[in-house]
Amino acid sequence: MLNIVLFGPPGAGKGTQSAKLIEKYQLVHLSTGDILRSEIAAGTALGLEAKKKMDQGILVPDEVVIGMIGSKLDTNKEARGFIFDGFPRTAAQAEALDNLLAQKETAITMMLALEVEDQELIKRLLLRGKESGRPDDADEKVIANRIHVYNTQTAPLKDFYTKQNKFRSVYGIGDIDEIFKNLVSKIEA
Ligand code: B4P
Repeated sequence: MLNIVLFGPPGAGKGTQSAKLIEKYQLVHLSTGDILRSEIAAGTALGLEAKKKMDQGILVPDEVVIGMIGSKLDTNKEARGFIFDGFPRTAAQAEALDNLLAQKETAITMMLALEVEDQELIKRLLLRGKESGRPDDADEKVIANRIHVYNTQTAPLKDFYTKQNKFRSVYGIGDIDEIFKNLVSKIEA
């Protein structure tokens, strides 16, 4: 199985590049952000709870997102592989993911990280906020908080995957198709 963690700060292009990787490799896309937003749209108790956190730019509790990923893995038993987009975001989530995959006798193949400077992230997210109305993209203070949460809680996961010799990094500014080519060359190296 090909199991990829697509990694990077908010606005780095994870969702954008996931769509292209899924098409090329026929993988199942698991985006915790998308799953949470669909819970919000459906008005579930989980969605209402998650919305409070997401609107402030802070992380939803580990047990909630780990449970969501566990049940998605169970409902996609025939998958050729997975793209984990926006998950894991904390050390506890990374450890839980390794355990969930080990139970299925598989493992993460690699972490692909998109490297983008803060100024560009802010520019992209404010633009998306204007176009989509996503509340967490509309306010510069919330965006700054998401970048801070990424730097403090999520960026350390680079070490987690480096220790497993699975960390690969790609520069994420420039033409979307060029960035995609660079990701593919890391997968196929
Ligand atoms: P996510 O939905 O994961 O949000 P994101 O990181 O902002 O999105 P993404 O990174 O996919 O956006 P993309 O770069 O593709 O999370 C939202 C919230 O959900 C979190 O703050 C948290 O509260 C919660 N959450 C999610 N997962 C969680 C977890 N595991 N644990 C706890 N909480 C969790 O796109 C950004 C924009 O850039 C787009 O408009 C795109 O068109 C543009 N873009 C992309 N590539 C470009 C390029 N090369 N050039 C120019 N623009 C580009």
